[in-house]
Amino acid sequence: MCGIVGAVAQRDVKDILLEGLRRLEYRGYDSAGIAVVDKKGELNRIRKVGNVAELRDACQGQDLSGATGIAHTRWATHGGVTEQNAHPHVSEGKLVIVHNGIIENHAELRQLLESKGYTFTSDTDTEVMLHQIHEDLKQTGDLLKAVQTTVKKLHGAYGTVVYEVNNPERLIVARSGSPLVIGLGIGENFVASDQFSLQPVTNRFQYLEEGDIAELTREQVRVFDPTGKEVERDQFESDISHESDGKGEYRHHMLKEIHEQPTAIRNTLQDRILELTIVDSVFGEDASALLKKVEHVQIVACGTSYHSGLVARYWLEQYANVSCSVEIASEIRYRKSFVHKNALFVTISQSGETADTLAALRLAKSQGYMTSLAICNVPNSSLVRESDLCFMTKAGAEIGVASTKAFTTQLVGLLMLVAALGQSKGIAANVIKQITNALHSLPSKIEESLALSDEIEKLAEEFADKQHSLFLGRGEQYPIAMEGALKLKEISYIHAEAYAAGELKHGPLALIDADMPIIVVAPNNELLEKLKSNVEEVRARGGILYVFADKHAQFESDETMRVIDVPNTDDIIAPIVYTIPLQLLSYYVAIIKGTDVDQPRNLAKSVTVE
Ligand code: HGA
Repeated sequence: MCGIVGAVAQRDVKDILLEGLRRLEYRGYDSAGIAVVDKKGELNRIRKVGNVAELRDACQGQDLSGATGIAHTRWATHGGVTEQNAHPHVSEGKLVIVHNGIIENHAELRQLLESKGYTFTSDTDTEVMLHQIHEDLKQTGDLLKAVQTTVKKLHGAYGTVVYEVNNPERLIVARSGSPLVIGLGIGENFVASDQFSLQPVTNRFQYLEEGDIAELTREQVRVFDPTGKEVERDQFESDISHESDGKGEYRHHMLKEIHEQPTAIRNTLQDRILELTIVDSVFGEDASALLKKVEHVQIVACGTSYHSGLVARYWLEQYANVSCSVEIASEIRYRKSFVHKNALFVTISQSGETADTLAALRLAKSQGYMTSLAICNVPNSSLVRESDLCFMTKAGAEIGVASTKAFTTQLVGLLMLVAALGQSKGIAANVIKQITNALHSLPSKIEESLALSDEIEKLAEEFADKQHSLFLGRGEQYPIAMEGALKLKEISYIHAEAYAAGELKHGPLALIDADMPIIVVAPNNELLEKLKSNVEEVRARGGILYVFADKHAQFESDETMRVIDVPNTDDIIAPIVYTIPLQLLSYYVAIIKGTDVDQPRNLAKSVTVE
């Protein structure tokens, strides 16, 4: 999604801004722009449809010197992908803005502003906010006061940075529903939508809270809460290294991230699981006492994270004997839902900034849930800061838009939650032992699955001309089939649907023909015989099957069925192990189709707008 970088310094900031944008590229965007005020007080702005490299090229040979500037990568929500709609926007040559989010009452404000004589040069909601600030500046005479006045008139979400061309040594930033972090320097200060983009210039950060408005000069940062009271916000030093930044020997970030999974899982397990127990303080200092009281778990997430929640439901009910419901964040937040007694509200998000998930958490806090837990990959993200408990997955930076290692480490975190809840409720020690043993064996099982890479690369050729596909699974493999289908859709643009295999005869069988590949996940578990019957139903109707199966499951390859042997594994971790070949399949199909694997069309990494 959109990215923001801003700087107020004594040195030229152009390269800091462009590098900051480059580091935000993984989030997905369609256009980019930069605006810097030079020593003579002139504003120079360059915007480009396309990527940051194209913006950088366009900046070559242009005078973009200057010590204050803002830059932006845009993922269009209001107004097409055009240079005119790209940020930064400028109001009458005087005010400059970048914005992430959506201003919902833009149409009505636009009308009012037009009646006051403002001319619009874009179709964006952002320009509406800008002119409104300009109008309020005329009334208040001070930019900070103007922004404080304007935000009261806005409905929607914003992370925004604005400055005056004739007073460029002061940036005003505001946050509501879209994250912003301030980077603290010596004699210079920065702001960005993601701390990763500022890591080359500082490791000291301060997150703004919801409704905060801040004033940044070279020398100081002042933060004001929504009532206008000056407040202190915690500062922290980041220990995230730059190491995960490149692709290394791999052709794509996604492939690198698929192969990093054994390490990511080892890191996620390290020092958190003993031979027979889970260190339950990994969920937070008070976790032990809170988990003991939990009688129901409500999981809320979006996309891939939602799939990890669906797997967890099977685990929680089977192994920890705790009831669980799982819901998509954008659904639960807009309906009246039932709050169970002593319920734990679990949110799952790679970035910790997913707008719908964050909104659902905020709603849950007002609904009487006993406590909340975030499962997240980004320390200090909004979700982590706003939850009572948290479990940090240690996947490292995930750059590919299609989630891989974040998903499998989320599953590890959820399985540890199952064990910790089970422990606190006194379930049989042998169940906990089975979970811990399985988790210990997981990294090497994933390494074995990765060895299927060459076989899957060849298999992928058979998908290149396909328009549709069907993924089937049963039990906790059903959400894995859903995740496999999502991955294929995301990066190869082949239409893929997942069904619980038992549902076939209730409709999808009508779709079966030789042009519809059917992908089946088939571990050797108690549902195997049922699954085999479903496979036969497909074969009887001329379907072509690709079965990812345990070798003891006794599937035989023939002209209508390709069997791919997946390493034999404990049932508990089978959903994680079977994820790997499906990730590889999507990746290699996408390669054959020549799509942009790391930044698939229309998608963004951290979905900070609803
Ligand atoms: N609504 C603004 C910003 C969009 C955004 O935040 N995307 O992630 C626009 O369309 O320009």
